[in-house]
Amino acid sequence: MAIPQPSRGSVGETVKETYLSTLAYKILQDHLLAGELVAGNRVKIRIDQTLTQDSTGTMVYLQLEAMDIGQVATELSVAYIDHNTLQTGFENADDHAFIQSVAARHGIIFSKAGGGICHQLHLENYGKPGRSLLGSDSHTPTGGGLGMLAIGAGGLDVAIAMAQGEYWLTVPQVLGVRLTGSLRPWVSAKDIILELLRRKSVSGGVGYIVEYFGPGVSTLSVTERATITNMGAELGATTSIFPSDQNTLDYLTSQDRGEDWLPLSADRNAVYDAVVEIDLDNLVPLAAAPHSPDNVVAVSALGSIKVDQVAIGSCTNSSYSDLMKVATILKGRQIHPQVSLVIAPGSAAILAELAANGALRDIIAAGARVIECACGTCIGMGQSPSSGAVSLRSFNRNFKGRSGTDDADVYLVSPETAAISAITGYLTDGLATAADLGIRLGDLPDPVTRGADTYAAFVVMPPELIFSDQLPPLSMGPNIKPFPRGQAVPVGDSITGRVVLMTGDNITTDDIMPSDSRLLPYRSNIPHLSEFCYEKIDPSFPARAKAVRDSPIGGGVIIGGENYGQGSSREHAALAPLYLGIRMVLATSFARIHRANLINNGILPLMFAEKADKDSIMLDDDLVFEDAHAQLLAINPHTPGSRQADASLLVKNLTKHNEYRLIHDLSEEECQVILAGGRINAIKSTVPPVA
Ligand code: MIC
Ligand code: SF4
Repeated sequence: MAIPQPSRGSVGETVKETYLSTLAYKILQDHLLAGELVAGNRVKIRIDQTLTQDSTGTMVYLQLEAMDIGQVATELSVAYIDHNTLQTGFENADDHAFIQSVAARHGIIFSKAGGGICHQLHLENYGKPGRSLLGSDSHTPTGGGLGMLAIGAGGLDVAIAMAQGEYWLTVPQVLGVRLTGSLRPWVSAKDIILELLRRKSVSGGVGYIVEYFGPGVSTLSVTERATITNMGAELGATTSIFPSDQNTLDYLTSQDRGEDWLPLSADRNAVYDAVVEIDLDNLVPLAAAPHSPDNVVAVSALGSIKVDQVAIGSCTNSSYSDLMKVATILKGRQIHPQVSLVIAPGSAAILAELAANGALRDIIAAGARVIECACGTCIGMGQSPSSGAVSLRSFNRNFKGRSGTDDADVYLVSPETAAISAITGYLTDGLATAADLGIRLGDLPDPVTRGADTYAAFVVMPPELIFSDQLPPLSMGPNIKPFPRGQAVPVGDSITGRVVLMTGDNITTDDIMPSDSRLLPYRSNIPHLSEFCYEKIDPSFPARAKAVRDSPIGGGVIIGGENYGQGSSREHAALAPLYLGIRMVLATSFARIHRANLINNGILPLMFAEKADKDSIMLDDDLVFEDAHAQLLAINPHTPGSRQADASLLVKNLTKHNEYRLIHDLSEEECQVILAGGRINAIKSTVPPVA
């Protein structure tokens, strides 16, 4: 790859002299299609690979079909089935059949249920250093462990990337994380990212790519790096990335993909916008206490908490080396009689390897429940803890209720901490107590698998020839409904709405559109799903919003706080509100992917210029954003010749007879998308409804 010399400065400002490049900017520069690589600018980048999973995938592929394309424009696109594999009714199986039929029409690899979790599978089978990857799942940055620029996005953005091979992105700044030293046994890669979350919080990565460098990097294997980049999503970062080095080559070689390797690193003395240092020698086992991934405390400081359930797996911690550590801890022991231990390996290849080397026997003999290689427990698809239970999980999110049990306390920990605690029955710090308990981690085997052969049985390769006028038929089950589309705003018209919900800071997409075994089967049925929108915060919301939608005012407004929409990439958190008539969300700040999902679906995200204004708005107030075209386009900070970037928009409160100053960070193109009533309308104004 050519060494580029991008110019860059603080947000919005171009620095003329060249500078020593970070790895993230090298890859961005290498993929740049339009715009200048300056933090804060909108740029178009080439997307080499895409991935989807089934629970966002049905919507992605309905949208792809609405674009009337032939073969995908990417080098490689994979449709994984991993989230929704319970098949409690026909709905899941119908979704899988639909996705498989779309994959066959457009040259997309189809990865069947049971093959494993999308991010682990992508790492093992398809990820390549230096490539760009866009995925309809917020943990797509797992690929950053291989030196990829791997970004999570909403479904429509991924559909467009498949159709056109492109993605528009606001150029992030780069947060450098300098690692020194090396981890002690019982301290894990999970503790590195928990430490970063402890220091920076769930919004500390917003507007950044997190790039790791320093002597500690070479002490970490690819799967350890992937644990860290995976949970960069919890920092709100655009993505996270590690260099591609000898460890990367070793990993790819062990997957029979040595030819995919490319050495990649930042320039020596590269300039970062901010730098954090973590000394691995000094880290201790950590836990994210209920109910946020940044509520991080040392395990030893939490005291002896009685544990009811331990769950090991998820895209964060289900690698071969993770599970070999677990097997080593469990070997020859039994779990505590009052603990339920559930383990989901990240891929069928890992499971097969554990079976072949005897580790699976050690795991089962200890009393563990081994379940399908899938997301499962992580997204509340079964294994909900008992009432008021304490559940230790090697996962990445512990939002209240995500486990399926509203009053459960979920702690996020490393696989090592999870496994030793399953034996003792109490939250246990292995570093302090393993020796006394006679448990040694010992020498761990080669931290990788050779599993391509095992996985092959789960892969349906696309047919070689696709004739755009003779596409194979679509398989559409009765639960697959057309997705809602926004309404264009005519020139001169206002956007009006009644306040139907007031929320606080850090609202998650799990709050907006909960997901569990009851609701995941309806990801392709927005009318049904919308009945549960915001159900945990205000069960009356869907009915009230619909009544307002169907009243003369015609639409609703949601008021949010900081970091509105953090968490998953699920577009359903925008589609369900759209279906319920929501036209605007006014918040203090927005999480990146949810902001894009709102825009793509024609819902206007505006930010309060004065935080205090938020508190003067009340439920049922009628708000109006007058002359939307004039207001949005006139003050666009990205439009040359526009008014000052700090010029405000006005939203009037018709009930209270006052007005508020709001700001936006929308590009001109994003404004046009909103005014068109969503991105599909903007791309193609006469798309026939699907289904
Ligand atoms: C999650 O971990 O929250 C999910 C389920 O993987 C989501 C995607 C979805 O809601 O389907 C994500 O992370 O984007
Ligand atoms: Fe699946 Fe959980 Fe990872 Fe989301 S966080 S992709 S649900 S394993």
